[in-house]
Amino acid sequence: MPLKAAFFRSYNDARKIPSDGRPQIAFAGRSNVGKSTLLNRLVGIKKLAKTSKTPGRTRLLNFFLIEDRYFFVDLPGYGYARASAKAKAEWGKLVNDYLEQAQNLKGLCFLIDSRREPDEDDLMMIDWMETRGVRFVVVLTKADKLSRGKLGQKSREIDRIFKTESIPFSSLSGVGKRELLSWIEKTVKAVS
Ligand SMILES: Nc1nc2c(ncn2[C@@H]2O[C@H](COP(=O)(O)OP(=O)(O)OP(=O)(O)O)[C@@H](O)[C@H]2O)c(=O)[nH]1
Ligand SMILES: [Mg+2]
Repeated sequence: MPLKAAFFRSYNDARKIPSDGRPQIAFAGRSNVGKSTLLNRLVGIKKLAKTSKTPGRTRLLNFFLIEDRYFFVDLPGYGYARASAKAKAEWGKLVNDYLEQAQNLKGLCFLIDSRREPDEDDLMMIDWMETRGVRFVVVLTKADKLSRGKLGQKSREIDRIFKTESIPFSSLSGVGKRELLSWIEKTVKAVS
């Protein structure tokens, strides 16, 4: 069953986001890691969130209302090397402000490209989530780009580093979709 999903609003200021008590599930990770594509795959609507071959596509906090019950929040990516210093600072501030201020942030899907090594920014994000105590799940994106053996090796490595159980995910094949949706459902329902 596809999820009922609709674009809600974009925000350029974390202080303006909805505070109606509906839970928020955010998607974070490097630019180009596949956040917007994954969100589209989860809801089964190809062009709901805008995606792009070039990094730096998502620049605002984009809210999507899911099943009239909770929000998906598509965040701008970090670490886009070719963005101007000013743009990087703006996106960075927007994401940081959101993560610090969002009262209704219930869970974070933290995406890492299965072909890359986690970098300093990734480690910082995980540190931050642990400090704040937000529920999170590590998602290894673009799983279709690796052989089964390599993918297994990679997810064991990531699980060791982050002391967690990651979910390999492919927006092409749909691998990992069921698992991630069940994590989301559980997280939305969890009592604080
Ligand atoms: N092969 C493959 N390509 C993918 C997958 N997910 C995303 N991509 C491609 O990766 C590129 C970036 O995807 P986006 O979803 O726009 O990435 P993003 O993380 O939202 O990027 P920003 O908005 O810049 O932060 C696009 O060309 C996608 O088609 C996947 O599971 N498999
Ligand atoms: Mg995006």
